[in-house]
Amino acid sequence: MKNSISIFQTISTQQKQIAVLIDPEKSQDESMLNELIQKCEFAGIDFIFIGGSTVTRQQFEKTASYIKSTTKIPLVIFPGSSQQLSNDADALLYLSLLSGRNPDFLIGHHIQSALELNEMNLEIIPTGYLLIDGGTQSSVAYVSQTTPIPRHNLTAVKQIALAAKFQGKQLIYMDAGSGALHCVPNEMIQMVKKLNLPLIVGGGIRSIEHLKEIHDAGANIAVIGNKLESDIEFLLELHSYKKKLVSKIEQIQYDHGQKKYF
Ligand code: 1GP
Repeated sequence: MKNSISIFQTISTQQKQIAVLIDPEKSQDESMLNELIQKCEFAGIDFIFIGGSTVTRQQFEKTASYIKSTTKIPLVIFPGSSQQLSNDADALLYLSLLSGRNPDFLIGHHIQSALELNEMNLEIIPTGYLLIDGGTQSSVAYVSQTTPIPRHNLTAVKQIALAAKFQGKQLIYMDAGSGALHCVPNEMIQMVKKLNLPLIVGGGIRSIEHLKEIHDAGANIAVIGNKLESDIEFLLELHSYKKKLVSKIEQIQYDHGQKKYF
């Protein structure tokens, strides 16, 4: 583990955090990547997630190394396969795609990467990964050949999230898929939150309204990818949103006579 405070601890103890997802396959231009990272820093983005559906090992490592040399924002691997590893990252979301029944994504990639991971210096965070129908076919569904959970099937989500918890998963990641038409429904987020599991939610977040709903429903981290690929200036809106959040937290702590956190 590289940091004294673990990434998992930060994820699980803080609310309303934001991660920006960088897909190395779509971010090969270093000046564009640099601009994105600078703007992430300005916006107060909490994490950079790196991953993609079809990225090669070489592309992955190159981008991870560039990001690490450019910023102190913690870098977390959100892997699409066992090939997406880099010692430049701080942590790895060790995903099991529990909404599907494809053994490769339940345990196969994990076995393939285990010996290598054992030699690496990454914080490994066992994560139950649930794909929720976002109204369009996502690359994850296509690549994993699995079907997402229907949007209104709260029972299925509850069953899977509980099974994940009993298996020792530390986190749940609910994903409507990159470029989803609809974000993960609020009721699903609220329900999983009640199971006392830290929660990452992504897919289809394209506005501050979406982000606010997901945060207010209980997500510890909201993940934004696609929107920034077409509109990098959205980070300015994220900056204002974060600023308001910080002053709200300061106000609450002041009201309770506590020392300020920020
Ligand atoms: C997808 O959760 C991420 O796995 C982010 O989705 O690209 O739609 O923001 P978007």
